[in-house]
Amino acid sequence: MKDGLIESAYRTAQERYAEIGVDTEKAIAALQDIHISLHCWQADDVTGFESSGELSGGIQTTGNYPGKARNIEEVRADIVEAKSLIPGSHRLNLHAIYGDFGGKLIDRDQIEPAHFESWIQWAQENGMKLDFNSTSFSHPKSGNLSLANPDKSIRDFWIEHTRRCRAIAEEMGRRQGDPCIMNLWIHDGSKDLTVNRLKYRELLKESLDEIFSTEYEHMKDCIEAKVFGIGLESYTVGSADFYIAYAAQRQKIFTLDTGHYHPTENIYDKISALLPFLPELMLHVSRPVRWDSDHVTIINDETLELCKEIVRSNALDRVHIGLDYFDASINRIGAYVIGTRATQKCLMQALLEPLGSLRSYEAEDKGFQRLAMLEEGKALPWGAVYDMFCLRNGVPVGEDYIKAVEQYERDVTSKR
Ligand code: RNT
Ligand code: ZN
Repeated sequence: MKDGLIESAYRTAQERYAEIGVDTEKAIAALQDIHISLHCWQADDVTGFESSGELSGGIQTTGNYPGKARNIEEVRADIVEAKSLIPGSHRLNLHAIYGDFGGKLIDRDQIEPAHFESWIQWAQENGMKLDFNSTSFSHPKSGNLSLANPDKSIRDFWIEHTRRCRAIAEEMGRRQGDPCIMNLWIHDGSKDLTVNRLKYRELLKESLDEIFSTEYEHMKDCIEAKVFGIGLESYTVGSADFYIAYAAQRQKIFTLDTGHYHPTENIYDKISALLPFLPELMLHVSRPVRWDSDHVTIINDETLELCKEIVRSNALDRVHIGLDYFDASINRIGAYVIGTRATQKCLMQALLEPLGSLRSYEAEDKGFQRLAMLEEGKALPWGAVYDMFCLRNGVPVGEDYIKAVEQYERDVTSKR
């Protein structure tokens, strides 16, 4: 796209927004400050570098588009490529199974910061900060229950794994001079009716207490709830109620994955319901299609309302934004670019809302005026402001990234 065209469209947009009291330069500066946590697992369909076992734990990728990353070098190369097509600077969210194990089988209760040393260095060289996740799935000891397993030896194995993950996250945070956010999601549940619901939840609570008994300075814990996993439809130990209660009591970060609720629930409404009680929130922005399908995030009402709620709650410093989807049916680098840019575009629209006048209308009980302004805001030229954001960040503007992804596919991923 021609620079001149982008610049003139931006000037018009800037003037138009000024008419309703919105400063587009402020919105651009605010978006520049939002660092989205890119999930490493879109690159290789949640495979990791540990073994060639099957993906388990109630999650599934569908599709077999060619070019999936097969090793640590390929995952890194793909992330560098995706990053070059996304404006701004972003974080990288690693799962424990993505350690640099040098081809050796290191069991989950044996992992150490040393296995992530090359990632820490790579992240520094590439200007990315790291976040982290323990991995309870895709392991012979996963079964249906990990941290909530009545068998003490299995429970202890996963407690040890998760404790080690926290130590790794602490090291990442210390080295990058910025807290590493460590997410804990386990698949524990039951396919069919269970008569021991309370027992498993009490066990999970005990395991969590043991895991969190070590205090750290450079990492932050977040805990992620879910409705159900595939093959675990009847009961989920770590349900929303369970983790919200736990997070409120222990002041942990709660992770809201947009695919982890009943399809008719509004995820955006949970932001303001949780913020009065919790220190911070973590988001896994995804696109559930009929279920927790983990489709690529796009601009839709759900993502848009979620972003608006963060800005309207003045909570950009308390809500961490990460992505969590895994689509194996389309170009995987393209999936990163579409999802991250879509999230940014929603944030941009949120940052350009004429909140001052909307709030005055509301305070004055002017319902028609408020609704009219919300409607008009939808058609304002926010796209021209996002284009300028891309231009200033030196990344392709608009659909120009399609060519770049195609080129990388020709040169790199199609040869895998
Ligand atoms: C699963 C959770 C979890 C995983 C990743 C791979 O339903 O959303 O966050 O997607 O940890
Ligand atoms: Zn998630």
